[in-house]
Amino acid sequence: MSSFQTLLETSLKTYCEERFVQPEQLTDRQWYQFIAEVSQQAVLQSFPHNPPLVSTRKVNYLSMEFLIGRLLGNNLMNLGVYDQVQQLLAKCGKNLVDILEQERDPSLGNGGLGRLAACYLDSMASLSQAAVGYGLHYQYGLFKQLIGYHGEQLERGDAWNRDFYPQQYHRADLQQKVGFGGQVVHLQDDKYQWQPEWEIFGEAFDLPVVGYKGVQQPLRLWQGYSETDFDFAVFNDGDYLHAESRVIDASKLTKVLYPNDNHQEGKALRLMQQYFHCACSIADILRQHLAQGRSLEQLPEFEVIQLNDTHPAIAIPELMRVLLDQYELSWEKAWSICSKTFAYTNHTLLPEALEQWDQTLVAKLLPRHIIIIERINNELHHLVKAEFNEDEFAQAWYETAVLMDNRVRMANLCVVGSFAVNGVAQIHSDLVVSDLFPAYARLFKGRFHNVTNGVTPRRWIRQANPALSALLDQHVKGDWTKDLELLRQIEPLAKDPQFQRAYQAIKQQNKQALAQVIEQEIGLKVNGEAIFDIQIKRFHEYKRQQLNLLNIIATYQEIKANPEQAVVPRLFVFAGKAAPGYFLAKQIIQAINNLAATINSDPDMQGKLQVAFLPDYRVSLAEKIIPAADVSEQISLAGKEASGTGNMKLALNGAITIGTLDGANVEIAEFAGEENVVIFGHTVESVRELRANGYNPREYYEQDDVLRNAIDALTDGSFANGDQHRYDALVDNLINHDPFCTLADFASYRAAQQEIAKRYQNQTAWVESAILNTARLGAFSSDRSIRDYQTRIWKKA
Ligand code: GPV
Repeated sequence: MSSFQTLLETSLKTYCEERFVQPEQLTDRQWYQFIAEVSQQAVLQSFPHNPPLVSTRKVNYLSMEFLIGRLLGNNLMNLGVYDQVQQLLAKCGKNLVDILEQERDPSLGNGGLGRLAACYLDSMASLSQAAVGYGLHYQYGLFKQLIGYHGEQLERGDAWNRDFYPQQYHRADLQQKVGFGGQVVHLQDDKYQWQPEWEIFGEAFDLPVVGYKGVQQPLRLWQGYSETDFDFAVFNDGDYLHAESRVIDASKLTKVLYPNDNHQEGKALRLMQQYFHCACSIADILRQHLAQGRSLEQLPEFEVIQLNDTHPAIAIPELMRVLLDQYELSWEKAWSICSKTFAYTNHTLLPEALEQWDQTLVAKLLPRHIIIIERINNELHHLVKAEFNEDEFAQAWYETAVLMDNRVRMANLCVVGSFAVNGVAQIHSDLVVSDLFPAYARLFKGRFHNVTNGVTPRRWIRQANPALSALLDQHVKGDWTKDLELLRQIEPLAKDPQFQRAYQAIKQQNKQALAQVIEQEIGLKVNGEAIFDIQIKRFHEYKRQQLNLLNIIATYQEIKANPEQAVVPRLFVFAGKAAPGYFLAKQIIQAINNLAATINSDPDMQGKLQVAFLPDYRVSLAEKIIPAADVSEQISLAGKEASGTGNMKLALNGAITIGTLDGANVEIAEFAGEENVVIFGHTVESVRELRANGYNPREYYEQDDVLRNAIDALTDGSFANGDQHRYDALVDNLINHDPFCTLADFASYRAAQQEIAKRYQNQTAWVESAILNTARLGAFSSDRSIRDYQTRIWKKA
């Protein structure tokens, strides 16, 4: 008997004895708790730590977000004990899938950026790439989304680990102290001493990340802690209230995840979170490095600090501060270490998401860091002066300066302080160089790279789509979960009628399963024969859910006008959250829900058209939707979506992409073959032209009857219970501003949707395309991304 089997059986005996029950009497909740505890023990016992550093350094992945999703099923699978546990449960009349539903998703992220970090941790552990994930232990994850009576988004707190979350350890031995505010004393020359006004403790919580047949490594999350920092000196001085306010600051620090995606709010508390995250992580990295008997000079030889966007940018001046003030290194020595240690990944070009902090605020909270940043800025000034001639200088400095107009530009700080900068899909990386940082590209040759994003096949195929996985197991020689390129082996089967039938039957079965979820969640009975057309992602104008919305309205109107006309039945599924302060995105959610209510209750739409908005999009819901998708909506305005990762998950699971030439869609189309996707809309170049000629959305509104009728339906009360003004802001924005060229792409999108319907009618050709998507997209495994990071960026210095 395996040691796990023994552990399982003896622990179950004890667990039941303590509770005076038989296993058959355990509730689902108790089963979950029991299995989670046993699996944690098994992880600790059976998985090795500390993989060797052969050709790469150890990766310290700094991210404000890790959207890990449920862990138990994943851990059981990666431990190789999923079937054993399932059998034990079956003997007691239980189903493992139901038990796993008991786990609450840790929603410690907003969207793609946080989920990418989770996929990368999985891949690094699976490839035995030494790594630690550093993040924050938010008490409240991303808000829960409810849909109100009028179709509007409502928000509720998500106290994800309040009652019971067993898969984490409090590491009391790793506590850190972090200072804020106060004074800096200039001692002499380069020597400064920071006297913070107050200090906050950071407590570490470790979540072990279990790789597939690999190693376990920590995701280390810091939480603000507020007991010992109660300022008794101030208390005794009688300044009680002031002392208490500091205590409140400490515990508030990591209370909530900021719910913005691709958008900076600029709140002081967020900057404090960022610094707290970085200060704790840098101290922890140095502690481990020095404990192994290595010198500070050797830091870049053994460690790399990967910055997940600019949110942890302040780690750069923080490492400088520690090297200068604590270890008393010279500026040159400290900078030489620092600038070989950091690497920066850019995840957006959107101006509203490029972080800039008010310089006065930074100076107040982090007075030592601002001095360091000023010095970095001055040194940069010399470099730019040397590289650019007099005519070029003003423009080059305007682009590259870290400090400009009382702002600290965090992306610039990252580029200057890192040895490597990368974008997340080829087109995006090209735009980073050509549009965002041309002057830097000239100044720092060889610094800019591309690493196209990827997704972990363990969660997004093996776990989410067990039926497809079983089919792949049958037909693929070798372990495709560890080497996704092996899926190429099924390419020749794409035309094989028997394989097509099996593949199609699985899709149908997954659609039935999603139909059940939809009925449970929103009480809508859906037509399982319809095209399942899916748009699941954060709500954002640039992602253009409003384009999808307008096409649905136009389709509805067309069916109304031609009741006799045959229609290829379609179910549009949406899921996603909007930032609570993002008014237009919330309007779009409400419009979709109102439209859904009208369409789903209209007898004329029977068997033709349905719309489902599934509330509270999260990782566990994505796992249920993705395997059931026929069509994947990737319709952002070209140039705006850095990469996308949902596009990869959906395509690998056999959905046909309807998309623009944006982000990783470009590469998906190349790999799948242009005939196996449907591309529409303006390109980066044609958007440039459109704008150069003075884009006027109103012209499209006036000239296109179908478009005008669709938009007008938003102001005639049809989808708002007679309220003609509910969507005024949305409609005004579309007709008069349309910053993401929705109207300019409408006709082309509508034609693409008609093309989808046409193709779907030829099921043989459709299934062939779907199979080819699965077979040819192995490159979008996050294992490939991690290997790219290893060879392009993390190789030993
Ligand atoms: I910056 N992304 C995100 O989810 N939140 C952010 O704040 C920022 C970027 C996303 C991009 O929008 C996606 O295109 C990309 O696939 C993802 O990051 C991972 O790179």
